[in-house]
Amino acid sequence: TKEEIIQKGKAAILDFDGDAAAEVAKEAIEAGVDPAELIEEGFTAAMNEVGDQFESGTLFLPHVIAASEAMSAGVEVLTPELEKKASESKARGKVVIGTIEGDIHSIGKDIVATMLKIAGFEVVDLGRDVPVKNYVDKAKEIDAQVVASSALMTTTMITQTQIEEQLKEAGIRDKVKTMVGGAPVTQDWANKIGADIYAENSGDAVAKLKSLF
Ligand code: HCB
Repeated sequence: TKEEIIQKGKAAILDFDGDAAAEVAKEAIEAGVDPAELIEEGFTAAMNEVGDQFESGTLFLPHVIAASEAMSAGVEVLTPELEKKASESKARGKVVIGTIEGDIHSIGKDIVATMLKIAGFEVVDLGRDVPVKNYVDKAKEIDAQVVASSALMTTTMITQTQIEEQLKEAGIRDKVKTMVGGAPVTQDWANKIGADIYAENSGDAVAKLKSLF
């Protein structure tokens, strides 16, 4: 059943087992389970547990690396399946996305980028550890409707403020919507820095942008 597949997906990440994650991904596709559900409820839920155990000192950095590699192996199998759906959706706005300067966490940003593509957005992914200037330059260059940043650390989320400031300095703040996300980011933070949209996860990001474009 779907529930069993999702539980297996969780277990694969918690076992740091990329082969198992890829196997569950294939099983999900064959069983007609929504890949997005396996990613969010299986893989991501497990990554959050890994993060908690890392914080409490029961797991160490090599474990976190192994878990993220396992997750990537699973997501890699699911991505083509997800992208098949992209051609069916109507064309929407252009989104510039990246993980903020100083921050190399990319898994969540990659998932948001993929889901937005599937929803019909044209997505330019600047990668991770992206200097603020690059978001602004790219948004200007392609006439983007959305500038989205991801921050996974309390020390790097602060830099999201600079996106707001530099977009203003470049004179294009009123032409774009800004979206912020990442584990430590909240609606309160978005309000505080003046970001237009806070998204808790990829589903939320898609729903909120779809309601605007
Ligand atoms: Co990393 N790490 N890490 N890490 N890491 C965190 C983030 C901590 C919270 C772990 C902890 O201590 N509890 C912590 C940060 C503490 C803080 O806030 N200050 C931390 C630390 C400290 C570090 C290092 C400094 C460790 C070290 O070297 N001593 C180092 C960072 C170096 C740097 O960036 N300069 C580091 C490194 C790593 C890796 C490389 C081992 C690995 C990343 C691999 C990669 O991304 N390629 C890693 C990982 C995997 C994590 C945890 C365990 C999971 C993150 C993750 O991928 N989650 C994380 C613990 C946690 O987050 N609870 C831990 C799964 C994804 C799918 O969820 O939240 O990223 P997500 O994304 C969601 C959601 O937020 C939203 O949608 C996504 C999909 O639903 N979303 C957006 C995300 N971005 C969005 C943007 C938008 O515009 C809208 C929505």
